[in-house]
Amino acid sequence: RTANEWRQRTIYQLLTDRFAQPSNAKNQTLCESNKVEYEVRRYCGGTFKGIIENLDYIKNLGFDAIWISPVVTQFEEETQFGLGWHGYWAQNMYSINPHFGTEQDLKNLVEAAHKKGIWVMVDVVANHMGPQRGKKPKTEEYVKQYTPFNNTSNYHEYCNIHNWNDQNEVEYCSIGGEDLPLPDLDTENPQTASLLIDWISSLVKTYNFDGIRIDTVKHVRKPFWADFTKSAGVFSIGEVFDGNHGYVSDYQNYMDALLGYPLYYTLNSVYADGNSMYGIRDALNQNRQSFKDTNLLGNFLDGHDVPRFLSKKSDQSILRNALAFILLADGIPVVYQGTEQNFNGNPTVSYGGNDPWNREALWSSKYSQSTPTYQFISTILTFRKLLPSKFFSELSVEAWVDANIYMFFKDRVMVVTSNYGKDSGVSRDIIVQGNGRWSPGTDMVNILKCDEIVKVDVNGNLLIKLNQEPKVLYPMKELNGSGLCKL
Ligand code: ABC
Ligand code: CA
Repeated sequence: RTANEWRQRTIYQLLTDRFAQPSNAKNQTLCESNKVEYEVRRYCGGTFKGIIENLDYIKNLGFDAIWISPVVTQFEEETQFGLGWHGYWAQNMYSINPHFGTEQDLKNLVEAAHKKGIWVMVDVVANHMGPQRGKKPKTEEYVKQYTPFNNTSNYHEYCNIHNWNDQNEVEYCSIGGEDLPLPDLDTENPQTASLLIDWISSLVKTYNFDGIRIDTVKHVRKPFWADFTKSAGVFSIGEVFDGNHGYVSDYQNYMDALLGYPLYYTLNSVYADGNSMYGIRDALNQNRQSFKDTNLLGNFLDGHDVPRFLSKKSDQSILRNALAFILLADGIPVVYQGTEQNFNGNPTVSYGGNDPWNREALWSSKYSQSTPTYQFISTILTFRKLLPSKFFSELSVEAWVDANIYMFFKDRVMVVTSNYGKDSGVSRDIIVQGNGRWSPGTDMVNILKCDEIVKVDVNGNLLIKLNQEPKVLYPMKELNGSGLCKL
């Protein structure tokens, strides 16, 4: 699948070990409490079969793509940070992690997802292999543990990244820290590079993946990525963990898209921390000035490497405002598993809300489809599917901004968000200029609260009665036959 085909999609991020156990699993409650560190750093029992059995949970939530955590075989030996249940610590790139199932199970997952109209994006790592407890890269003894990178020449000389502002160091040295460094692959060695390039092509073809999420992009020199993504032959979205728009955007010359880290920082600042909404105006301007195509960026509020949104701000009404923004703004929304169940990553422990506590097993939720957040996401994503394809290539237009409110138009949609929160009791009347977008007399319905209708006035403007909840307004007539709001 190409970048253009992915433009309209929405992505649900899941960790295979934590999404669902298969129905015949022996230890159905494992990891459910999310309270014991040695437990959350080990396998919890989620599998590919578990995902297959719960695809309707994702489909009903409204997503038409999933991003699954890395699938290759990991070391079985315990480290001080537990096991490689998350998948980022490869031992053998050419076999499938047996904890998750067989090769056939993975093929079945992709096929079952496709039958339900869900595309599958696989997370892939080309920067490093898995760490070995108490050992440092790279002796012959050390490297012979890996497939296919079993030669010392496949790795950089061992060093740790100390100066994160030194790009050479960031690319050449190991991440993971002094205690458990991840052996860094030498992608300058043409033989190592070509092994990786062959590997990605074979992985994508063997399992029929629709896209790849690329790990640790800033830790590998750029030209390598051009060859790697070309060889993958499907949509690629990279992780450059950095808040700087200019720094991240250059990578869009080497792959289709990037996760929207710069915007992530702004969205947390304005919605979770309550800072001025003018931050969104600035971030969008910077995004547009620096990125080649902002409609392909993966917009997210949190994920498995950063604190859960609700761990920073426990107000679900504010979460819904932030979700309304990412689900309809320019770009591809990426929602992390458990958001729909109001997971907060156990915020009371040390590092609470963040890795490893933000990786809760989803089964404690019983896969309820009736939580307000589940319903909220599902309504917006059902609506999103009705929108014409031009919605996904146009840019949004600011409709109103002040310290607490951000509203935008995109095509025929108007989105109203604020960071006041449920306890603020705020209500404000704001007249928003329609600028000829809708003709006077048009009835605009809030699809999130179907009995709320705003009539466009004689001057083409709208009176917005703002409370703490977000609004998504759309010409009511155009919803006829859609089933939304019983129309
Ligand atoms: C384990 C333990 C942790 C422990 C750590 C040392 O080891 O679980 O508790 O603290 C995987 C596992 C992790 C595991 C790591 C290391 O491996 O999931 O649980 O941590 O063994 C990707 C993946 C991530 C994965 C890896 C490794 C990479 O999404 O899940 O981790 O395959 C860096 C990398 C980034 C990486 C991330 C975890 O670390 O660049 O690719 N994610 C700064 C740096 C960033 C750095 C970030 C976090 O800190 O610039 O490069 O990310 O450490 C902004 C700045 C940013 C700055 C932030 C903090 O502030 O603009 O640049 O980011 O303002
Ligand atoms: Ca590297």
